[in-house]
Amino acid sequence: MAATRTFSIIKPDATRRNLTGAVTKMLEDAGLRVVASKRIRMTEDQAKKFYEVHAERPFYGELVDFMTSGPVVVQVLEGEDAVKRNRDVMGATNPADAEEGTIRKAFAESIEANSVHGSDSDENAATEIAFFFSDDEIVG
Ligand code: IDP
Repeated sequence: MAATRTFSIIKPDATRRNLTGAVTKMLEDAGLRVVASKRIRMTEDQAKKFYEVHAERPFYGELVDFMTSGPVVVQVLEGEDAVKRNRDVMGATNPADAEEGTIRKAFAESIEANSVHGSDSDENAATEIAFFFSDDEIVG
């Protein structure tokens, strides 16, 4: 099967605890290759737009505050079946439900501060990659 791409964010709770390398190592050990990466401070506008699908949820405002509370590392990951591979190594949204060996089991602080984002479909991956990266920033 050909390699595909997905979009990942190492969230502020993880950068605050200096876990960028540890999280990236788990992604790489899961068979994913980092083909683009940058550390940014997400603006409120970016966070609102990125999580627009959750705009009606009660946690939306807090989620936007959390995602803009510190640096994040946005990444493009490449590998066989990249979206699923990444979702598998991320673990469940709520760390209380995450399986052993997953990033969220190892590092997440709460259902909100859960260390990583990963696209949930190929279509969303393409949209999310284009939201943060230009083509020339991605080096496969
Ligand atoms: P996912 O990140 O596992 O795909 P989503 O349901 O798409 O989960 O939620 C997006 C993000 O919103 C989560 O990763 C988490 O940071 C936050 N979130 C989800 N549910 C809750 C909640 O019930 N309370 C607070 N934050 C939440």
